[in-house]
Parts: sequence; C-alpha cells; structure tokens
Amino acid sequence: MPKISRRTLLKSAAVVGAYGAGVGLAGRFGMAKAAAHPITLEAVKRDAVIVGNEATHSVLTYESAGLNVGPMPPLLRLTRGEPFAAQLKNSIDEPTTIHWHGLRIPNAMDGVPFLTQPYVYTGDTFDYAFTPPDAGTFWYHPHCNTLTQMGHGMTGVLVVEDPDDPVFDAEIVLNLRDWRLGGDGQFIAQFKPRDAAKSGTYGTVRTANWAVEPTHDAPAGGLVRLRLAVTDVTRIYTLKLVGADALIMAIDGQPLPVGEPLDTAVISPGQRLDLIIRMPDDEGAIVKLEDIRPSTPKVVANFRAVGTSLKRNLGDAPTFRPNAPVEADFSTATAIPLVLSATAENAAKESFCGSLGYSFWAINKVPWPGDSDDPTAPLAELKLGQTYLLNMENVTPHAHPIHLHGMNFQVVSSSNGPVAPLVSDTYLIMPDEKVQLALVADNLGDWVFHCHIIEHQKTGMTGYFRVI
Ligand SMILES: [Cu+2]
Repeated sequence: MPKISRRTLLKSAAVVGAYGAGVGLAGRFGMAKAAAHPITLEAVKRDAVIVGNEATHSVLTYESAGLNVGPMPPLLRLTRGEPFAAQLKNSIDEPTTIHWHGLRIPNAMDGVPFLTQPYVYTGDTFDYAFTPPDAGTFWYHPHCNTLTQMGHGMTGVLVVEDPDDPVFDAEIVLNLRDWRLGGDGQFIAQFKPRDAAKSGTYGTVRTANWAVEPTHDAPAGGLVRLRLAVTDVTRIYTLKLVGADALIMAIDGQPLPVGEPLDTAVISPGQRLDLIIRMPDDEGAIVKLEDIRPSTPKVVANFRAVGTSLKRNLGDAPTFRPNAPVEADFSTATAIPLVLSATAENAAKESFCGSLGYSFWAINKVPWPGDSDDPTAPLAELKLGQTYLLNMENVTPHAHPIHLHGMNFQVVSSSNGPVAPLVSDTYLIMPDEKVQLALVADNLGDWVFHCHIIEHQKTGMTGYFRVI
C-alpha cells in the first residue's frame, strides 16, 4: 500500500467532475428527498477478540454510536422508500470508501474510487445519502484495498425493511465470514499467490457474527426469519440445516414467489439468503446450520429452542412482497459476450487502492489493471432503458461469484440445466458454465462488474459497464 500524499489528493480532486453521472440526475431511483438524520460510520482500527481469549490486533471495523453490538460493524436497518444518510469518517491509516452491495442507488453513492467518487482519506469524511428502492438483506463494505480492509473486518450486514414485511416469532441476522489468523490469534498473510490463481486463499477461523459456532436462542415451535449474508472474501458455502425444516424465502434480497423447502443451498461471497426456520417443539433442542462444502460438515451456527412450543406450521409462513422485476424487452435485446478467463501471469500496475502485485484473471481477455484515475475502457456502453443479454462464459476451472453494481439482472438460461428466473446482483458461475443474464440498463453511470472472490477481483477479474 503506497503512502497517499496530499498532492495525490489534489490530483484526484481535480477529476471529481468526472465522477458519478448520478450527480444531479435523480433517475428513476431518485436521490434522497428530505435529508435523513445521518448516522456516522467511523472506520477504525482496534483490538478485538475473534477466537479464544487473546485479542487480535489491527482489526478494522465500523463504529456507529448506539448501533454496534460488540466490535462487529453494526447491523444497519433501513426502510424501503425512506431516505437514509450515513457519514463515513475515515479514522484508519489509508483511504477507504463504502459500497452498498445490492442496493440500486445513484451512481455517486456507489462507493467505487475513481469511477464514482474520490478517495476518502484519513481524517476526511464522505456523506452518503440515498433511498433504498428494494427491501431485503444486503450488506456494505469498502471498495478500496478491499482484500485487507474486508479481510480485517470491514463487512457489515444491511437490512432494508418493508413496512409490509410479515412478522415472525424471531429474527436472527448472521454475518458469515472467515479470518486469516495464526495460532497466536494474529493476522497472517491475507493471500497466497498460488491460491489467488486458483479458488482463492481460505480463512483459518470461521465465524458467524464474529463468533465461532455461536448459539442463538429462538422460541420453541416458532417461525424464525434467518437472514444470512456471506461477506467473506473467498469462501463459498453449501449450507444445510440439521434438526429443523426451513423454507428459502429470498435469495440475494429478492423474494421467491413461494417459499422453497431447504435441502442444501449454495451461497457464495456477496450473496444473501433469507430462510424461515420452524424451531423444534422441545425446549433445549438444538438446530445446527452446517457448511458441508467440500465434504466434512462444519457448524456455522446453532439455534436453541427456548420456552413452551408456539406450535407454528411452516406452511403458514407468509411470502414476502416482491421487489421490482427486471422488465426485459427480449425483442430488442442486445447481446454482450463476457468471457471469464485466466490471463498470462504478469505484474499488475501499482494502485493506490491496493494492488496484490499480480494479474491472474481477465474479462474478455482484459485483466483489470487496478483502480486508477485512468481506468480501462468499459466492457460495454449501455443505453438507458435498453435491454441487454449478458452471455457470460466461464472458461476457468474455478467458480466465480460475479457481482454487478447498481442494477439487477434476471437469470435466463444456463448450460448447466434449467434455471429459475431469479433476479439478483450476484451470480455464481460454475466452471465451463455458460449463462445468459437479462439486464435492463436503468441506472445511469459507471457500474463495476467483478468477481466477489476478492483475490480474483484484485488480480484482474473486474470491469465495468457505462450506462449513458
Ligand atoms: Cu472469481
């Protein structure tokens, strides 16, 4: 990480005018109407106990008065259609920003250095303000030196409530992530180049809400809404629930038309899952949420039935109000080929936003050179309101959770078999898979499109679309 000088600040300030086609253009999503009372999210470095009794040094997190429960970034609760405002205060020793993952908000609020906003330097602030158009489970994280900043803790869950959300007997929100810690509880190297060139470098300690195998109490015989967000930089989970039945109600914040019985669910970095669990009737019974990928089950979290059974029926769980559909016009759609590949290994350009020093991956043969004030050309220029078909092909032997900022797509078809017409912002494309995603370019600006295995993102598997 190079030192950032004030001279660089002035240089980057000079190109502020180029940022954010969203500035002054309300678009269909609108800027926040009346200013909401802003919360403060202060990026801080501190000690925190993650595993055992010893404090881990150099943990990075967000602090917000009255909202934190422990050292984890606070769970933010917004309301669909109501203005939200947060002032980022940077108290860590390098630049940062906040990206609001999965929220369809104006480009100027998207938090990507150079493409949508300037760096927020140490000691500086940045005011985010927007009105979330969709309800669901989302999350937030930096988009600067992300492997370090996210790897050291800066990943928080964000819930957008709908005033019409059905009420359940309990709600539990879990932030699923790993840590790269050595036996002494201190951070070890965040990645290994040979792993970055494969499926990524896995954490050594798994947590849910920054706790190893936590147990949460829930009413016996009750219906519990479980919101899960995978905020890890690498790990893909295959989740299974042992000891209770559950319905999948929403994927990536988007409600399903009807709840689907949970068998196993694959959920990758960037993705979210909303479940309704029917807790056992017997007081003290334990339900286990397990990760069975690749084979030996690992406990992610436990849920303990407490009290006298409420005797609910899972079949009575009400569905959620849908978010806006992707209104694709297939008759006028333009196809955009997107080939995800490895690239000839070479050194990446130095980047203020943290280069890993390698380039292993590419989209359409172009490895992202790193965040800079001279980025590569967009993957494509999209016309506002037009429908596009992203014909994405993974010619690598690894899975990639590909994330699009600012807009949703609809899954149309896959070479791997029948697909549900899911609406999402993140698609886990498997090795050798070809998938077709329909996208309506309904939000102006430059929108990043990248793999959410952060080592892949940072070593080339990144690009952006420009909506004009
Ligand atoms: Cu990837």
